[in-house]
Formats: sequence, C-alpha cells, structure tokens
Amino acid sequence: MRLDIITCLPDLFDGPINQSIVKRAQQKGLVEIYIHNLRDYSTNKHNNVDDYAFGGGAGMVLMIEPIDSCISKLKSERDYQEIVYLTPDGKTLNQGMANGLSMNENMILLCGHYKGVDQRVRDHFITREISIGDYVLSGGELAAMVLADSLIRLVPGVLNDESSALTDSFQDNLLAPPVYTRPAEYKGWKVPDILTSGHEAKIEKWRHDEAVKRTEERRPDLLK
Ligand code: 6GU
Repeated sequence: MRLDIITCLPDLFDGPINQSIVKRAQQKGLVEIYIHNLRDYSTNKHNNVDDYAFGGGAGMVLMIEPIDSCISKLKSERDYQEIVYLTPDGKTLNQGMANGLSMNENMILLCGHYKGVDQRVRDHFITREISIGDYVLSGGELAAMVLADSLIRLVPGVLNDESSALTDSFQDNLLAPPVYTRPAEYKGWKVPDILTSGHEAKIEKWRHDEAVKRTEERRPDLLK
C-alpha cells in the first residue's frame, strides 16, 4: 500500500509514521508513506496556500491551485483508487470502511486546515470524504494519521501475529474480551481459572461470551 499525504503541516507526521508498527511496515516494504508539503506547490510569491473566503466570514480556505498541482502530479505518476479528503462533515470512519480501504494499492489523503478547502477541490478531485468522529480537530492531519494507522495494520504481513487483527474489537462487531498475563495471582486478584486450564475450546467459548457481555454492557448499538 502506498499513501501520499498532502498537508500544510508536514512536521506533524514525523512521530507517528516513524514509530512502532507503522515504522516496521515501511521497513518491511509493505507500506510506503510520502508526505507532501502543500506549500511546495504554492504559485504565489509568499508561498501562501490559503486565502479569504468569498462572501466573507472568519477563517481561511485552502486554495484549489496548489492542491490541483500536487494531486495532478501524483496522478500523472500512478493510478490512485481513492483520493480521500479528511473532514468533519465526511462519513464517519468505522472498521468496515478501514477493511475495505485497506485493499487499495495507492491512495491520496488530503488534510484540510483552517476553514477547509475550496469546494471545487471536493467536487472535482475527491473520491471519498472521511471524518473520524463527531468532534472538531484543528485540522485533518491527526485524522489522516488515525486513518493511515487503521489501514496499515490491516495490510497482510504488517502484524507479526496474523490472527491478531481479526480478533480486534469491532472486527466482528463485538468488543474484544478481557485479557490477562502473568502473574496468575497478584495481591489476591486472580486470573479467571478457565484461562489457565488449557481447555482451548472452553477458552474460546469464554472469550466469545465475555465479548458479547462487554458489548451488551458498553455498546449495545453494535449488536443491532
Ligand atoms: Cl477528518 N478533520 C477535522 N478537522 N476534525 C475532525 C475530523 C477531521 N474528524 C473528526 N473531527
């Protein structure tokens, strides 16, 4: 999977894409992530990428020209299955969407900032608009990182234990069951006996029952 992320705040991505699972996915050659600084595509002398909104109102709007230059250059180099715009008025990201998007070879992620982007960008370049939840972030960058992380861990070979993504919360519309590790008893607090019994089938049933119980208690909406 190749992700081309377009942003006016490239430095924000330094940490998240160079650590842990995402870093390993890149080292293994399973994922390529390229950060493009929108400012590098500015055509005006001050390297501006935003301007006042027509009709007035507070907040700056990202201009179409640098975004067109950047997207068009990328599209001339390879085919993209999706050009995603991260925006709070997009469709809310869920595991089903992540599973679907993780099958794509090449995607562009456009991060909005300030008051957003010129609507013509959305009308003519964007194939999908995604939000990460009903709250407002200062820009699309954190949302792009959340989306990227959710996709990358689904690419085959990225996780060491192949089955691990399949047993995540949400993967079967259930929350994950409780987990424990050593010691089996700590300050008198004991791990459920079933988990140390060695009965694989019974353990699987216990985990499923606990997942259902937890989902009923915390997220009954997922069971509908
Ligand atoms: Cl994608 N962008 C911003 N600015 N805020 C958000 C969001 C995106 N998703 C949830 N809140």
